[in-house]
Amino acid sequence: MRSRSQSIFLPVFRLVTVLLLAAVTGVNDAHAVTVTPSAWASIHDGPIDGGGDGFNSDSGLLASMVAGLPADAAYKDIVIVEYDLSPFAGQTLAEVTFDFEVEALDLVEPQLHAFDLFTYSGNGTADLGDFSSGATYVDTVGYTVGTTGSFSIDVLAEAEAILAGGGAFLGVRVDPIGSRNPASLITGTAVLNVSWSITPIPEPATILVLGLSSAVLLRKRRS
Ligand SMILES: [Ca+2]
Ligand SMILES: [Ca+2]
Repeated sequence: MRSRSQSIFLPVFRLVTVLLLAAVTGVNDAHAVTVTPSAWASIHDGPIDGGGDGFNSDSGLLASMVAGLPADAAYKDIVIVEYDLSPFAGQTLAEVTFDFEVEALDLVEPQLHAFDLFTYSGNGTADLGDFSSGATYVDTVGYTVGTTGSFSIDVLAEAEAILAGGGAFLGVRVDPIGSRNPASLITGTAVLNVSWSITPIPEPATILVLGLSSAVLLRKRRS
């Protein structure tokens, strides 16, 4: 016949085992989400002096016209997009990509078009200052007129750096390079795809049960 301490020990031991297994199996729970822009704008700099002068009516407009124009008539239109990273603060990011399409509007300029991509710590709203705010260079990509170019740019390290610095928004600046880079559009599919893993923090109730169970186990072992 089992003693009283043995009859209590087994159910408590099973309970502790189940709770520990639940805590362990919850680690590295993978999640993925598509984040739409909090802010999205095209900023016009003309005459070109490196500072934005106004917003274009089309939020996706991208252009650079500097060759063959008098200096005071040259202009540049860049696109800025900002995404809310605050839901991912404290999580372990696995993959962050800026995914978008570019549609060339001007078909009379058959050269390869190219633009630089920068990231910056944003604030969730479109500001003229986003044209020239401190930014991190990410990549240079090109596309050919007459095609719709699809791009997926890895911005994991940049997103991690912004969160580590206490920032809440990832800003992306799309900056056309070269002269006579005709009007193109960043289309409505510009999104941020984020995947991450959650390392769960045990709830207070779970911690309490684990603590009480351990205390009961210790007491029974000593008796
Ligand atoms: Ca200007
Ligand atoms: Ca901003």
